[in-house]
Amino acid sequence: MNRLYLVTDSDVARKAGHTLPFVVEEACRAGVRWVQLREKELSTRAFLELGAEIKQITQAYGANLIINDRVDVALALDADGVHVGQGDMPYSMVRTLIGPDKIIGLSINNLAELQAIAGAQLDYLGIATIFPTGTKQDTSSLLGLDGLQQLCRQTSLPTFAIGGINAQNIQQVMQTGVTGAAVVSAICGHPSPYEASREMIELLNDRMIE
Ligand code: TZP
Ligand code: MG
Repeated sequence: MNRLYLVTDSDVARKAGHTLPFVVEEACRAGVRWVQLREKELSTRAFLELGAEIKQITQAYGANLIINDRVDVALALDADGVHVGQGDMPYSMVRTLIGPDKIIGLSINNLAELQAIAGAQLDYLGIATIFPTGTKQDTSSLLGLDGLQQLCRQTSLPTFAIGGINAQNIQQVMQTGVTGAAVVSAICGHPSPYEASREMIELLNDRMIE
């Protein structure tokens, strides 16, 4: 499975003239197999409706559908997993709620947050924030490539870097030893989400395993 992870943002997609289902379908068609539905403004009902539509697409391509923050939405959709941040539900509680077979990802921003991780209840780490980004306002200090490398060295969990990653810098990002790269605007905000995904997958030098 390739290591490019699409994190969605409806606003970024809309500004580029796309609907979110279009973006997800195009990314999956290009080979993306990790999709995180990240919706901060939607009502629960609208989130569920959008999630059901997105799940049809991810299922058709055999991609993982991960729900940001909302354990209830993930459960209701029978999604593949949940991604939580430091201020969200503790991952041990998420595990209790969603069971042993689902995927749980946790965002970490620094070494202290990495060292605070206990137990084997997590499936991967999101490491933020690597480069400046206009997509998320409340980002903590930037890690840069050196900070990313230091964190990757200290964990055996799979890691996805996030924040300002695009086709121009993705190869440098991968040289840090990180498992994969997570992107929002480089796919959602691109005139062609398909072409953008394709280019980054090629840069990741992945073999396409369907
Ligand atoms: N978490 C840390 S940075 C970020 C998230 C969700 C947004 C990254 O967006 P982009 O457009 O890929 O820089
Ligand atoms: Mg969160």
